[in-house]
Amino acid sequence: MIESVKDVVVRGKLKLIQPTVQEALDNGASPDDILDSMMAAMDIVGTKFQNNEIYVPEMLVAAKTMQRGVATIKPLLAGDAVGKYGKYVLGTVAGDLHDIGKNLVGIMIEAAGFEVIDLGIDVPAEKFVEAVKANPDCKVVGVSALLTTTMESMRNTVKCLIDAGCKDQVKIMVGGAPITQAFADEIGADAYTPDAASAAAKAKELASL
Ligand code: B12
Repeated sequence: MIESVKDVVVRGKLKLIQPTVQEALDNGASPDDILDSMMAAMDIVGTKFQNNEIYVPEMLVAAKTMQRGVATIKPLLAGDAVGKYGKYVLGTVAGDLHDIGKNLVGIMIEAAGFEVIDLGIDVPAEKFVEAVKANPDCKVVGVSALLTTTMESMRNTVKCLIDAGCKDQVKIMVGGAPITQAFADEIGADAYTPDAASAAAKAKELASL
């Protein structure tokens, strides 16, 4: 069952994802198992793209399929009271259009008890600053980047937040496939985590400081 979820995402069968996820759930798969299999599917898609076996349109339709799959299981990812830990400003940096990972971080962060303000994709550094300043009850900001080229945008975003004095109010979390703890330290971020589940745990810790 889980294998069919993975297969449907890899092949970008948009119409099949909802019934396939439902079937997997009916057969006892957990939402976490389903999420894991969809993430594994995106790794396969990435490798196929790298090997020129598929191109951007196929990558896009696989992404849409995963997004619909995530929407199907979202109600099952039960959580704490929304807003208990204040607000969490989240976005993908300027020049970067990847949002599946960011959206998953948003879902987990919301389930952990934050009210998420999602700024979307291709977000200029100044927008992060504006959103933080406009929301005094925001304690953590999450910045996502998926391309090695947009890591520099992330550096700039963190710098702008620091220069604007936002560190007095918020902790800055960074993440995305090319990001490492060493890079996070280098650019002055407060935290890095490799996935959405650990992002939620870390955000709670930071908001409680
Ligand atoms: C889907 C996809 C796309 C889709 C994105 C659609 C969308 N709505 O997101 C489209 C087709 C638009 C796309 C475009 C491109 N892509 Co693309 N894409 C991918 C792919 C296959 C999957 C990404 C994904 O969703 N992964 C699944 C999610 C769940 O994982 P994740 O994003 O890593 O997120 C997790 C963690 O990183 C972390 N996390 C993420 N954000 C944050 C934030 C915080 C604060 C924290 C704490 C944690 C965190 O938690 C998440 C959940 O656990 C990857 C391959 C891969 N294996 O990643 C390539 C990949 C990222 N793309 C790549 C490339 C090259 C491109 C293009 C340049 C292609 C082109 N020639 O046009 C363009 C760039 C467009 C742009 N300006 O952004 C390369 C990047 C190479 C590099 N090192 O820079 C990759 C690695 C493919 C490859 N192997 O070559 N892409």
